[in-house]
Amino acid sequence: MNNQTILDILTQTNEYISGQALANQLGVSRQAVWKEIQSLRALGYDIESVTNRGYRLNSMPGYLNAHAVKAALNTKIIGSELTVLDSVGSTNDYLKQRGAEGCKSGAVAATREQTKGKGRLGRTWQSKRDENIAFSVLLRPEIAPSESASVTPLAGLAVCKALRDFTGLDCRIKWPNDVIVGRKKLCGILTEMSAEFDAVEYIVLGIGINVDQAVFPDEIAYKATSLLLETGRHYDKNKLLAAMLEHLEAELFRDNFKMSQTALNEYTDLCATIGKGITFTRGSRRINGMAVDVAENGELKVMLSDGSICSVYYGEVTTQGIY
Ligand code: BT5
Repeated sequence: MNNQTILDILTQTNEYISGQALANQLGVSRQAVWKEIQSLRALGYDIESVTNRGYRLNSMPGYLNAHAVKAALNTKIIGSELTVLDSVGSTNDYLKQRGAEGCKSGAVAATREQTKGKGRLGRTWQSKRDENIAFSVLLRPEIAPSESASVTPLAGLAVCKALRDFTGLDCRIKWPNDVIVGRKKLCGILTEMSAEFDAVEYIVLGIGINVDQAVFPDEIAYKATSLLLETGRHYDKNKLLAAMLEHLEAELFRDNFKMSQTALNEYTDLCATIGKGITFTRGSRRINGMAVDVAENGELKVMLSDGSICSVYYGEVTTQGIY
Protein backbone atom coordinates (compact mmCIF):
# COMPACT_ATOMS: atom_id res chain seq x y z
CA MET A 1 0.00 0.00 0.00
CA ASN A 2 1.28 3.51 -0.62
CA ASN A 3 0.37 6.90 0.88
CA GLN A 4 -0.75 8.17 -2.47
CA THR A 5 -3.61 5.76 -2.72
CA ILE A 6 -5.22 6.52 0.63
CA LEU A 7 -4.73 10.22 0.04
CA ASP A 8 -6.15 9.93 -3.43
CA ILE A 9 -9.36 8.63 -1.91
CA LEU A 10 -9.51 11.03 1.05
CA THR A 11 -8.74 14.13 -1.02
CA GLN A 12 -11.64 13.44 -3.36
CA THR A 13 -14.36 13.89 -0.78
CA ASN A 14 -15.43 15.84 2.26
CA GLU A 15 -17.41 12.88 3.58
CA TYR A 16 -16.25 10.29 6.08
CA ILE A 17 -15.06 7.01 4.59
CA SER A 18 -15.06 3.91 6.74
CA GLY A 19 -11.87 1.98 7.39
CA GLN A 20 -13.53 -1.04 5.81
CA ALA A 21 -14.41 0.87 2.63
CA LEU A 22 -10.82 2.13 2.37
CA ALA A 23 -9.48 -1.35 2.99
CA ASN A 24 -11.77 -2.77 0.29
CA GLN A 25 -10.83 -0.14 -2.27
CA LEU A 26 -7.14 -0.60 -1.62
CA GLY A 27 -7.25 -4.36 -1.30
CA VAL A 28 -5.54 -4.32 2.12
CA SER A 29 -6.52 -5.05 5.73
CA ARG A 30 -8.19 -2.50 8.04
CA GLN A 31 -5.11 -2.77 10.22
CA ALA A 32 -2.95 -1.67 7.28
CA VAL A 33 -5.27 1.28 6.66
CA TRP A 34 -5.05 2.32 10.30
CA LYS A 35 -1.23 2.14 10.22
CA GLU A 36 -1.11 4.22 7.10
CA ILE A 37 -3.44 6.84 8.60
CA GLN A 38 -1.07 7.05 11.58
CA SER A 39 1.92 7.70 9.36
CA LEU A 40 0.04 10.32 7.35
CA ARG A 41 -0.87 12.08 10.59
CA ALA A 42 2.80 12.05 11.56
CA LEU A 43 3.51 13.83 8.24
CA GLY A 44 1.10 16.62 9.15
CA TYR A 45 -2.16 15.46 7.55
CA ASP A 46 -5.06 16.22 9.88
CA ILE A 47 -7.22 13.11 9.49
CA GLU A 48 -10.23 12.93 11.77
CA SER A 49 -11.69 9.58 12.75
CA VAL A 50 -15.21 9.16 14.10
CA THR A 51 -16.58 5.88 15.39
CA ASN A 52 -19.06 4.27 13.04
CA ARG A 53 -18.42 6.86 10.33
CA GLY A 54 -14.75 6.51 9.44
CA TYR A 55 -11.99 8.84 8.34
CA ARG A 56 -12.08 12.33 6.90
CA LEU A 57 -9.23 14.58 5.75
CA ASN A 58 -9.56 17.97 7.44
CA SER A 59 -6.37 19.65 6.25
CA MET A 60 -3.09 18.98 4.52
CA PRO A 61 0.36 19.91 5.80
CA GLY A 62 1.61 23.43 5.07
CA TYR A 63 4.70 22.29 3.24
CA LEU A 64 4.66 21.66 -0.50
CA ASN A 65 2.98 18.38 -1.36
CA ALA A 66 1.59 17.10 -4.61
CA HIS A 67 -1.90 16.31 -3.33
CA ALA A 68 -2.50 19.78 -2.00
CA VAL A 69 -1.21 21.39 -5.21
CA LYS A 70 -3.39 19.13 -7.37
CA ALA A 71 -6.43 19.79 -5.19
CA ALA A 72 -6.06 23.52 -5.91
CA LEU A 73 -5.00 23.21 -9.55
CA ASN A 74 -7.16 24.03 -12.54
CA THR A 75 -5.02 23.55 -15.66
CA LYS A 76 -5.08 21.32 -18.71
CA ILE A 77 -1.41 20.91 -19.61
CA ILE A 78 0.92 22.44 -17.04
CA GLY A 79 0.98 20.21 -13.99
CA SER A 80 -0.83 17.28 -15.65
CA GLU A 81 2.22 15.38 -14.44
CA LEU A 82 3.33 16.85 -11.11
CA THR A 83 6.01 15.69 -8.69
CA VAL A 84 6.93 17.25 -5.37
CA LEU A 85 10.35 16.06 -4.26
CA ASP A 86 11.57 16.01 -0.68
CA SER A 87 15.02 17.28 -1.64
CA VAL A 88 16.88 17.70 -4.92
CA GLY A 89 20.00 19.44 -6.23
CA SER A 90 18.13 21.53 -8.81
CA THR A 91 14.59 21.08 -10.12
CA ASN A 92 15.84 22.29 -13.53
CA ASP A 93 18.47 19.53 -13.69
CA TYR A 94 15.94 16.98 -12.49
CA LEU A 95 13.42 17.92 -15.20
CA LYS A 96 16.08 18.13 -17.92
CA GLN A 97 16.89 14.53 -17.10
CA ARG A 98 13.19 13.63 -17.26
CA GLY A 99 12.94 15.56 -20.53
CA ALA A 100 15.77 13.54 -22.04
CA GLU A 101 13.90 10.41 -20.96
CA GLY A 102 10.82 11.63 -22.85
CA CYS A 103 8.46 13.02 -20.17
CA LYS A 104 5.49 14.89 -21.55
CA SER A 105 5.01 18.60 -22.09
CA GLY A 106 3.65 20.37 -19.03
CA ALA A 107 5.47 18.14 -16.50
CA VAL A 108 6.21 20.00 -13.27
CA ALA A 109 8.75 19.24 -10.57
CA ALA A 110 8.72 21.18 -7.32
CA THR A 111 10.73 20.53 -4.19
CA ARG A 112 10.67 21.15 -0.45
CA GLU A 113 14.42 21.66 -0.50
CA GLN A 114 16.88 22.58 -3.24
CA THR A 115 20.53 22.03 -2.39
CA LYS A 116 22.24 23.23 -5.62
CA GLY A 117 19.84 25.84 -6.96
CA LYS A 118 21.10 27.53 -10.11
CA GLY A 119 20.79 31.12 -11.28
CA ARG A 120 21.79 32.34 -14.73
CA LEU A 121 25.39 32.44 -15.96
CA GLY A 122 26.63 29.94 -13.38
CA ARG A 123 25.32 31.87 -10.38
CA THR A 124 23.60 30.21 -7.43
CA TRP A 125 20.03 30.47 -6.24
CA GLN A 126 19.72 30.13 -2.49
CA SER A 127 16.69 28.83 -0.67
CA LYS A 128 15.79 27.19 2.62
CA ARG A 129 13.88 23.99 3.20
CA ASP A 130 10.10 24.58 3.41
CA GLU A 131 10.51 28.35 3.38
CA ASN A 132 10.45 28.97 -0.35
CA ILE A 133 9.00 27.56 -3.55
CA ALA A 134 11.38 26.13 -6.14
CA PHE A 135 9.84 24.49 -9.18
CA SER A 136 10.39 23.82 -12.87
CA VAL A 137 8.08 23.28 -15.83
CA LEU A 138 9.04 21.29 -18.90
CA LEU A 139 7.49 22.37 -22.20
CA ARG A 140 7.71 21.03 -25.71
CA PRO A 141 6.53 23.93 -27.87
CA GLU A 142 6.48 23.44 -31.60
CA ILE A 143 8.59 26.48 -32.37
CA ALA A 144 12.05 27.23 -33.76
CA PRO A 145 14.84 27.98 -31.27
CA SER A 146 14.88 31.59 -32.53
CA GLU A 147 11.24 31.97 -31.43
CA SER A 148 11.92 30.88 -27.87
CA ALA A 149 13.18 34.26 -26.65
CA SER A 150 9.72 35.36 -25.54
CA VAL A 151 9.25 32.39 -23.20
CA THR A 152 11.20 33.95 -20.30
CA PRO A 153 9.43 37.34 -20.39
CA LEU A 154 6.06 35.58 -20.72
CA ALA A 155 6.92 33.50 -17.67
CA GLY A 156 7.99 36.65 -15.82
CA LEU A 157 4.65 38.24 -16.68
CA ALA A 158 2.71 35.15 -15.56
CA VAL A 159 4.52 34.89 -12.22
CA CYS A 160 4.25 38.62 -11.58
CA LYS A 161 0.48 38.56 -12.24
CA ALA A 162 0.03 35.45 -10.08
CA LEU A 163 1.89 37.06 -7.18
CA ARG A 164 -0.06 40.32 -7.53
CA ASP A 165 -3.40 38.45 -7.54
CA PHE A 166 -2.47 36.13 -4.71
CA THR A 167 -0.91 38.65 -2.33
CA GLY A 168 -2.10 42.10 -3.43
CA LEU A 169 1.55 43.24 -3.43
CA ASP A 170 2.67 45.71 -6.10
CA CYS A 171 5.03 43.22 -7.76
CA ARG A 172 6.94 44.42 -10.82
CA ILE A 173 9.27 42.90 -13.38
CA LYS A 174 12.92 43.85 -13.53
CA TRP A 175 13.88 43.12 -17.13
CA PRO A 176 14.25 40.44 -18.24
CA ASN A 177 13.13 37.98 -15.62
CA ASP A 178 13.22 39.04 -11.98
CA VAL A 179 10.04 39.75 -10.07
CA ILE A 180 10.63 42.48 -7.53
CA VAL A 181 8.81 44.37 -4.81
CA GLY A 182 10.10 47.90 -4.35
CA ARG A 183 13.84 47.59 -4.88
CA LYS A 184 14.21 43.96 -3.89
CA LYS A 185 14.06 40.60 -5.60
CA LEU A 186 11.26 38.21 -4.71
CA CYS A 187 11.61 35.74 -7.55
CA GLY A 188 14.13 34.61 -10.16
CA ILE A 189 13.58 32.67 -13.39
CA LEU A 190 16.07 30.45 -15.21
CA THR A 191 15.14 29.16 -18.68
CA GLU A 192 17.12 26.31 -20.22
CA MET A 193 16.57 24.74 -23.60
CA SER A 194 17.49 21.62 -25.53
CA ALA A 195 17.17 22.16 -29.28
CA GLU A 196 18.06 20.85 -32.69
CA PHE A 197 19.11 23.32 -35.36
CA ASP A 198 15.54 24.11 -36.42
CA ALA A 199 13.32 22.83 -33.61
CA VAL A 200 13.06 23.10 -29.87
CA GLU A 201 13.18 19.69 -28.19
CA TYR A 202 12.16 21.02 -24.79
CA ILE A 203 12.37 24.10 -22.61
CA VAL A 204 12.75 23.94 -18.85
CA LEU A 205 11.49 26.99 -16.99
CA GLY A 206 12.80 27.15 -13.43
CA ILE A 207 11.23 29.51 -10.93
CA GLY A 208 12.26 30.32 -7.38
CA ILE A 209 10.12 32.44 -5.04
CA ASN A 210 10.96 33.61 -1.54
CA VAL A 211 7.89 32.92 0.56
CA ASP A 212 8.54 32.47 4.29
CA GLN A 213 12.23 33.32 4.50
CA ALA A 214 12.81 36.05 7.09
CA VAL A 215 16.61 36.20 7.04
CA PHE A 216 18.87 36.08 3.97
CA PRO A 217 22.63 35.48 3.83
CA ASP A 218 24.66 38.71 4.10
CA GLU A 219 25.69 38.79 0.45
CA ILE A 220 22.11 39.00 -0.81
CA ALA A 221 20.29 40.50 2.19
CA TYR A 222 20.39 44.00 0.64
CA LYS A 223 18.56 42.88 -2.49
CA ALA A 224 16.42 39.90 -1.49
CA THR A 225 12.94 39.95 -0.03
CA SER A 226 10.12 37.48 0.66
CA LEU A 227 6.34 37.50 0.89
CA LEU A 228 6.70 37.23 4.67
CA LEU A 229 9.01 40.24 4.88
CA GLU A 230 6.77 42.31 2.60
CA THR A 231 3.39 41.46 4.12
CA GLY A 232 4.06 39.98 7.57
CA ARG A 233 1.90 37.03 6.48
CA HIS A 234 2.40 33.35 5.78
CA TYR A 235 0.91 32.14 2.52
CA ASP A 236 -0.27 28.67 1.53
CA LYS A 237 2.57 27.48 -0.72
CA ASN A 238 0.50 24.77 -2.35
CA LYS A 239 -2.23 27.18 -3.42
CA LEU A 240 0.33 29.73 -4.52
CA LEU A 241 2.11 27.15 -6.67
CA ALA A 242 -1.22 26.14 -8.23
CA ALA A 243 -1.99 29.81 -8.97
CA MET A 244 1.39 30.25 -10.65
CA LEU A 245 0.92 27.17 -12.81
CA GLU A 246 -2.48 28.50 -13.91
CA HIS A 247 -1.06 31.87 -14.86
CA LEU A 248 1.86 30.22 -16.68
CA GLU A 249 -0.53 28.11 -18.74
CA ALA A 250 -2.67 31.15 -19.57
CA GLU A 251 0.24 33.35 -20.70
CA LEU A 252 2.34 30.72 -22.50
CA PHE A 253 -0.48 29.11 -24.45
CA ARG A 254 -2.45 32.29 -25.20
CA ASP A 255 -0.56 32.78 -28.45
CA ASN A 256 1.58 29.63 -28.77
CA PHE A 257 4.57 30.98 -26.79
CA LYS A 258 4.60 34.30 -28.64
CA MET A 259 4.28 37.70 -26.99
CA SER A 260 0.82 38.86 -28.07
CA GLN A 261 0.13 42.58 -28.16
CA THR A 262 -1.95 42.21 -24.97
CA ALA A 263 0.87 40.39 -23.18
CA LEU A 264 3.39 42.94 -24.38
CA ASN A 265 1.25 45.83 -23.10
CA GLU A 266 0.85 44.12 -19.73
CA TYR A 267 4.55 43.31 -19.54
CA THR A 268 5.46 46.92 -20.38
CA ASP A 269 3.06 48.30 -17.78
CA LEU A 270 4.56 46.05 -15.10
CA CYS A 271 8.20 46.48 -16.14
CA ALA A 272 10.07 48.51 -13.53
CA THR A 273 13.09 48.90 -15.83
CA ILE A 274 11.33 51.08 -18.42
CA GLY A 275 11.93 54.78 -17.95
CA LYS A 276 14.97 54.16 -15.79
CA GLY A 277 18.64 54.74 -16.43
CA ILE A 278 20.44 51.45 -16.95
CA THR A 279 23.94 50.14 -17.45
CA PHE A 280 24.59 47.07 -19.57
CA THR A 281 27.61 45.16 -20.78
CA ARG A 282 28.73 44.63 -24.38
CA GLY A 283 31.84 42.49 -24.46
CA SER A 284 34.05 44.16 -21.90
CA ARG A 285 32.39 47.59 -22.21
CA ARG A 286 29.87 49.04 -19.75
CA ILE A 287 27.33 51.23 -21.53
CA ASN A 288 24.80 53.66 -20.00
CA GLY A 289 21.42 54.46 -21.45
CA MET A 290 17.74 54.90 -20.76
CA ALA A 291 15.40 51.90 -21.04
CA VAL A 292 12.53 53.02 -23.26
CA ASP A 293 10.60 49.96 -24.33
CA VAL A 294 10.39 46.17 -24.60
CA ALA A 295 10.04 44.61 -28.07
CA GLU A 296 7.80 41.68 -29.02
CA ASN A 297 10.67 39.21 -28.82
CA GLY A 298 11.47 40.37 -25.31
CA GLU A 299 14.45 42.59 -26.19
CA LEU A 300 14.96 45.74 -24.15
CA LYS A 301 15.14 48.93 -26.24
CA VAL A 302 17.64 51.37 -24.81
CA MET A 303 18.25 54.99 -25.80
CA LEU A 304 21.93 55.90 -25.74
CA SER A 305 23.36 59.35 -25.01
CA ASP A 306 23.50 60.23 -28.75
CA GLY A 307 19.75 59.54 -29.08
CA SER A 308 20.17 56.27 -30.98
CA ILE A 309 18.20 53.19 -29.90
CA CYS A 310 19.92 49.88 -29.35
CA SER A 311 18.59 46.45 -28.36
CA VAL A 312 19.76 44.58 -25.32
CA TYR A 313 19.06 40.86 -25.26
CA TYR A 314 21.45 39.26 -22.91
CA GLY A 315 24.09 39.83 -20.28
CA GLU A 316 23.73 41.86 -17.18
CA VAL A 317 21.66 44.98 -16.76
CA THR A 318 21.88 47.21 -13.72
CA THR A 319 18.84 49.38 -13.26
CA GLN A 320 19.24 52.66 -11.40
CA GLY A 321 17.59 52.56 -8.01
CA ILE A 322 16.97 48.81 -8.03
CA TYR A 323 20.08 46.57 -7.96
C1 BT5 B 1 17.95 33.89 -11.27
O1 BT5 B 1 19.22 33.96 -11.72
O2 BT5 B 1 17.35 34.72 -10.66
C2 BT5 B 1 17.29 32.56 -11.59
C3 BT5 B 1 16.90 31.81 -10.37
C4 BT5 B 1 16.13 30.55 -10.73
C5 BT5 B 1 15.92 29.69 -9.53
C6 BT5 B 1 15.03 28.51 -9.87
S1 BT5 B 1 14.56 27.64 -8.44
C7 BT5 B 1 13.93 26.34 -9.39
C8 BT5 B 1 14.87 26.16 -10.55
N1 BT5 B 1 15.94 25.25 -10.24
C9 BT5 B 1 17.13 25.85 -10.27
O3 BT5 B 1 18.22 25.28 -10.05
N2 BT5 B 1 16.99 27.15 -10.57
C10 BT5 B 1 15.60 27.48 -10.83
P1 BT5 B 1 20.07 35.31 -11.72
O4 BT5 B 1 19.30 36.39 -12.42
O5 BT5 B 1 21.38 34.90 -12.26
O6 BT5 B 1 20.18 35.71 -10.22
C11 BT5 B 1 21.00 35.00 -9.33
C12 BT5 B 1 21.45 35.99 -8.27
O7 BT5 B 1 20.33 36.33 -7.43
C13 BT5 B 1 22.50 35.44 -7.33
O8 BT5 B 1 23.79 35.65 -7.84
C14 BT5 B 1 22.25 36.24 -6.06
O9 BT5 B 1 22.86 37.51 -6.15
C15 BT5 B 1 20.75 36.48 -6.08
N3 BT5 B 1 20.02 35.49 -5.29
C16 BT5 B 1 20.34 34.20 -5.00
N4 BT5 B 1 19.39 33.63 -4.27
C17 BT5 B 1 18.43 34.58 -4.07
C18 BT5 B 1 17.17 34.61 -3.41
N5 BT5 B 1 16.68 33.54 -2.78
N6 BT5 B 1 16.46 35.78 -3.43
C19 BT5 B 1 16.91 36.87 -4.07
N7 BT5 B 1 18.10 36.90 -4.72
C20 BT5 B 1 18.84 35.77 -4.73
